[in-house]
Amino acid sequence: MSRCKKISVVVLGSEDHLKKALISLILENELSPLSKTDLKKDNYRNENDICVFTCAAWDDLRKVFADNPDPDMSLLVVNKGFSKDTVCQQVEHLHKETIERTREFIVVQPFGCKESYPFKCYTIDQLFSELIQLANDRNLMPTNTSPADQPGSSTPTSASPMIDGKHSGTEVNLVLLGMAGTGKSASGNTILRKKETFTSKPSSCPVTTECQEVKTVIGGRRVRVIDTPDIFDDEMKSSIKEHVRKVKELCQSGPCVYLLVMHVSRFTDGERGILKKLETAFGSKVREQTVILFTRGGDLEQGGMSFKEFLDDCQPDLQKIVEKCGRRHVLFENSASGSDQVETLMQIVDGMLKKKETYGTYKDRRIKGQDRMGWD
Ligand SMILES: Nc1nc2c(ncn2[C@@H]2O[C@H](COP(=O)(O)OP(=O)(O)OP(=O)(O)O)[C@@H](O)[C@H]2O)c(=O)[nH]1
Ligand SMILES: [Mg+2]
Repeated sequence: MSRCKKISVVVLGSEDHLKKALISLILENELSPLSKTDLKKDNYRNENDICVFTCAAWDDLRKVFADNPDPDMSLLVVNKGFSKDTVCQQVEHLHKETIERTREFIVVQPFGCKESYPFKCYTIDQLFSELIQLANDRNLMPTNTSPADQPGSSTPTSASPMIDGKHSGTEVNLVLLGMAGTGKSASGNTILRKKETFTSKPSSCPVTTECQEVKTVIGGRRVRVIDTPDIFDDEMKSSIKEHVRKVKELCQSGPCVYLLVMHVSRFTDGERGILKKLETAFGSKVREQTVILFTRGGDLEQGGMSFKEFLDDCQPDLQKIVEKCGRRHVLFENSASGSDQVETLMQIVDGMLKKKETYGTYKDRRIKGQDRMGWD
């Protein structure tokens, strides 16, 4: 996809410090070298291909629009406690001065304004979702993800996009969850590339009885693998709470992805209600953070069945679980030594984190906005 034109935004208003704060927010840059009254330079840009035009005085308006006749957005930033009439007059003045009566001026609204106004208003939230939308449409955002990299794609096309300096600082928690004997510990060992780390063996009794964590680095990303006992066993209710508490405590350190481990050769009655139990334990949004990790990929191979055929033909209840988890799934064969399966998993994880980072940046800027604009 080719890169398209930059996003251009005009920021206007009578208060220099508000314009400066908004420009900083939009560009994700501090305009600190400029003093409050020294907003002389008429345009600012950042590496994210957003260009902001402004002017120190209302008199320079014509120049701003002469230099940049067709901006994507023309914003008017107003003070908290603004008067509706004054802003109406300002919008009227802007139309007159720019000799473009059809031009749309959007008033950036301080937090807490619930009134309806005779002019178009954006909250900071709306402004940033509009900017993100524009950037995505034009393929400009560094956080932009192609559909193939989105969570849900089980066949990522790009070669480990997460393996870059940008992500290496974030430690992601991968929590292995599932019923006893499904292969949680074996899958943990596959991810860690060390067969003996977590105890994994055939047994008629649960093998793992306590949560365990082991850290590693995969392709430059710091990863913490958390192995757990079966927390879905109704007969173990008393200890389940403690295991869930432990997982939550471990996951406070960073982003968390739940790996719901299931066996391709068996879908048990106990697994039918597994998502409900997962939600009870970790909250209603848990499935947005879940990837289904199917083990015993070799069994499918032996049966001459592809992973796609397995998913297409599996029981309706299992299909529902797969759907509800956004079709994020990966197939492991824990007795195999290849690293492809881990790479595939990490690409799905990376897609999920990118989505979260985009939201995080956006939320972060909203909070910063509240702070910097003095609107709280
Ligand atoms: N062939 C094959 N065997 C597997 C696979 N994954 C797990 N197993 C075997 O299944 C058995 C149980 O695996 P574990 O990793 O101990 O399962 P678990 O989910 O950790 O079980 P608990 O700790 O009891 O909850 C072990 O004998 C593993 O070697 C796989 O992908 N292929
Ligand atoms: Mg185990």
